[in-house]
Amino acid sequence: MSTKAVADQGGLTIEAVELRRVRLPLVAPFRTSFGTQIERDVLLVRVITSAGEGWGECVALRDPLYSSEYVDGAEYVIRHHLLPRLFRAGVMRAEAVAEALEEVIGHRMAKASLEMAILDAQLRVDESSFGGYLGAVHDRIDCGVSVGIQESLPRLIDTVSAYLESGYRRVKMKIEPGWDIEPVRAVRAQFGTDLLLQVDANSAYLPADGEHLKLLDQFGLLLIEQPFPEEEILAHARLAALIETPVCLDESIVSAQTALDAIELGAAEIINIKPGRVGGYLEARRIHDLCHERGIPVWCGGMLETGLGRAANIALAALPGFTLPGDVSASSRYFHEDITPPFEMEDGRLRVPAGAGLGVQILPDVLERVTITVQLERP
Ligand code: NPG
Repeated sequence: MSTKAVADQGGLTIEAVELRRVRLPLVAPFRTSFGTQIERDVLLVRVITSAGEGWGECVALRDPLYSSEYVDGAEYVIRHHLLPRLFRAGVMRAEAVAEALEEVIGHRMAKASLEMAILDAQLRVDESSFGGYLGAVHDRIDCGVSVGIQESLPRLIDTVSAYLESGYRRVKMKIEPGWDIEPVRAVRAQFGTDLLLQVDANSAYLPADGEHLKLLDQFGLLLIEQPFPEEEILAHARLAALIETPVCLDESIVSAQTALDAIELGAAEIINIKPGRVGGYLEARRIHDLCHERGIPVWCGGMLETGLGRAANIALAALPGFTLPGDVSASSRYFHEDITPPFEMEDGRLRVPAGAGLGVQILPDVLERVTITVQLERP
């Protein structure tokens, strides 16, 4: 039987799964309201099947500061709870992964990495691309860039200026109490009102801060992202009614169901879709679809991914409802050296990979150099 026929007949037989931890230094420290990242500690998943292999990337951070998941926990839950269920389920297609793992509550970033690896393996066999599979309608996407909290206003202006010179089409500024109104005023004063500008608080404000956040209305922002903690849906709905700036949710949206509820409650006028946060690219597509039907704009978030996650995010961002530029930047924004050939911007855009699966190849020498540990799990 040909490998293609194997995939056509219902799935891939998983022979082993490699869990690989890699560490990549960031080109510059990235400060948000929840902490400063100076390197990326990433868990990669390589699924080895009878018909070929596939790669997944787990976006969980080293510490549980952005969300409850963190990379050591993700690795543990994959080894002890998710892989045994996947192996038991037998022959696998990506469409069946979520159901096989359903009885494990949460751990969406961990689940997403397994689904991504199986999807990559399956699409490589099927000779189709992530973009083709997900329903991409563009061959290039507009790039935004996320600018961390800086030590001074002059440093902020210099940082934004350098990104704009390299072509980025939209700027997102990280904010927190004490670094919000004046930095936004300074960027607007320097770069004018045509600049597509938005802010991200990563849950740093309290519901009582509504009147303060209303001061941002004077700057014509595209959106304010996740001002309040993730469970505060009602507070976000009240803020959306109080201020002109559209309220966008990130951390609060962990599934298509939470997206639908937040939209219906008036808490989400725009949604940031991060596949890891919602349990994978298939759930991400469902959120896209329901937002598209309801006229809710979406954009693709970023979690400082390597070239693997970046390839998949670019494909997702090429779907028709992604009408705002995402946090999908060129590889050089993150790393001096990536584990895949770098994604380079042309005129502020990135090309959607067209090859089979993720459409990118690992650079084996770099991968070896950045690897910290490797574990092989077998059924
Ligand atoms: O370009 O990948 C990127 C980073 C975009 O700001 C960004 N991500 O809160 O959205 C966020 C933030 C983040 C980064 C969150 C890393 C969690 C981890």
